[in-house]
Amino acid sequence: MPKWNSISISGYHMQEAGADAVLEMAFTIADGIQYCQTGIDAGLKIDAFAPRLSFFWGIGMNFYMEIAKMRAARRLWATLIKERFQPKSSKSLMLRTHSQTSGWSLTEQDPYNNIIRTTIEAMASVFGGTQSLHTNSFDEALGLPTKFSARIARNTQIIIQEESGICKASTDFVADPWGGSYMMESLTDEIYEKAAEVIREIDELGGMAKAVASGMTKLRIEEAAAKKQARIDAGKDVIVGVNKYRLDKETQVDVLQIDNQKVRESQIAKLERIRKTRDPERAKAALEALTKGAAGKDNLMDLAVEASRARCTVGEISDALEKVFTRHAADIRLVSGAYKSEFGETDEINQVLERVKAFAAKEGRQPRIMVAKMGQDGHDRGSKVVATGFADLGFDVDVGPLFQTPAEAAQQAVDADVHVVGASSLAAGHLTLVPQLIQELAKLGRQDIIVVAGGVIPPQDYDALYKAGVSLIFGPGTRLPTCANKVLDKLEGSQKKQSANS
Ligand code: B12
Repeated sequence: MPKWNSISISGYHMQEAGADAVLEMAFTIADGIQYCQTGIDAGLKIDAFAPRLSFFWGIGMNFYMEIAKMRAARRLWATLIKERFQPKSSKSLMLRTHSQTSGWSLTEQDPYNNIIRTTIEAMASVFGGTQSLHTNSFDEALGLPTKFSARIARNTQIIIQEESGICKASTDFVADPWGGSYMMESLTDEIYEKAAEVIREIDELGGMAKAVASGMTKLRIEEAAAKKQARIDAGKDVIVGVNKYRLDKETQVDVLQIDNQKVRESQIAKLERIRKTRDPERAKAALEALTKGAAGKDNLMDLAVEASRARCTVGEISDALEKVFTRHAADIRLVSGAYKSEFGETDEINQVLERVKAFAAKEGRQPRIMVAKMGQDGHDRGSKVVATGFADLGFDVDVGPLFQTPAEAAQQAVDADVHVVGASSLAAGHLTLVPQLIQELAKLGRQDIIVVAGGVIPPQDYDALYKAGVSLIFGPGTRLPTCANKVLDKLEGSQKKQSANS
């Protein structure tokens, strides 16, 4: 297929999950090398596919570093492709990329600041030579964008492109405006060397697929995320409006309201309509061919295209492949000590540890919290950071797997006999899933388990959740020691109630 970008080799999701620039760059390049090796093992020639590979960077607030990352990545990719696959076409050496400004860097607090952040990040992407760009909306940490916030995000790009002159030097387009700057060249060399070192480590593990399977990549990213959270919570890394220059009173901005139930019903109706109107024999044959193809060496893209033409759904296509490939389930492992050591020894941390100790002395065991992820929500950065942080603050922590149902989460909480279940919800399922969790706990006779919620929950929804029985809600920008103290207040309150009743 001409001009088709076969794979978007993405670092964006790794940066957003917590990776710093070196990790994002190294893991992404290592992914790309693994894709090339897989293509070659399948009998393709490097020049037949490498020119159409494309990349995807996350661009955060570390301005010079992001530009250096993009410059170093181009050099590292070209060097490794040349060394390992000896292409004949120079196009195989090109690293073409899309970039997206960081959603993670955008805050719920004082959200108009996010317009400024996105502008700075967009400028870094352009200086770094991105081929295409996505700019995020200022209401990123509140919900999906409104028409207004999306317009501002789009205009940020147009102003850079058409008003500022950033993309042009006099009348000519400029490819690498920072080239030759001593600072930028040395930063580029530095990040190049560090990423090359990480790639050597991955090579020793047998390549990126093996490194991912070993859990090494995920754990490194989670460690970086926990450290970043600690630096923000300790005030070492400034986030304006969150840990410095915080407003006494936040102004509420309009948040796009979506009726989950309606969306669900219309999606189900659409699926039913498709299933009724398609040729069932053709759909069945296409899915069977996919499963057979997965077990053999057939071209799965061809088969998936035929399945789509036969009106099979993405779910059915994935299920057909899953029969052979099975489903990847990430190991749940927690980084230990990263949060506390990065935060540093402070009175605040020691006081939380003391309170935990006092609770344990009364209760006979540590306060135990389960962090749950329910529904179609793969955002686990927050839940992992909270789990790691709470463990470092002395809590016993259980972490549920991704995509649990409320009934499964309730059962795990009861089996582990936790004091608190914390539902981390970022994909707008909170109004449905969290009340269901409370009902499931009640069905198991464990109304005493305290339910708290965290994540992207628009302030407009807080009341409904409190009414459903949620004890505490923690939105984006929550400091973990503050959060632990509030959970301890609730726990001590229920300890007191219990001893008064007995
Ligand atoms: C990072 C991120 C991603 C990463 C996730 C990486 C990962 N492994 O987690 C990637 C890039 C993969 C991603 C993908 C998607 N994302 Co996203 N993502 C975000 C983003 C930018 C930041 C979330 C985050 O990690 N913040 C940092 C952590 C530390 O903060 P936190 O989770 O809020 O947790 C803090 C508090 O809330 C609280 N807390 C949270 N949980 C808990 C639990 C307990 C027990 C306690 C006590 C406290 C607590 O304490 C934490 C510490 O302060 C948000 C927007 C935003 N700025 O919040 C969008 C956002 C959540 N994503 C969104 C969307 C739409 C998607 C995609 C569907 C995009 C797409 N079309 O592909 C996919 C879906 C992925 C999936 N399978 O679910 C939407 C959700 C819309 C909504 N709620 O209405 C958001 C809000 C962006 C937006 N405005 O459009 N995303």
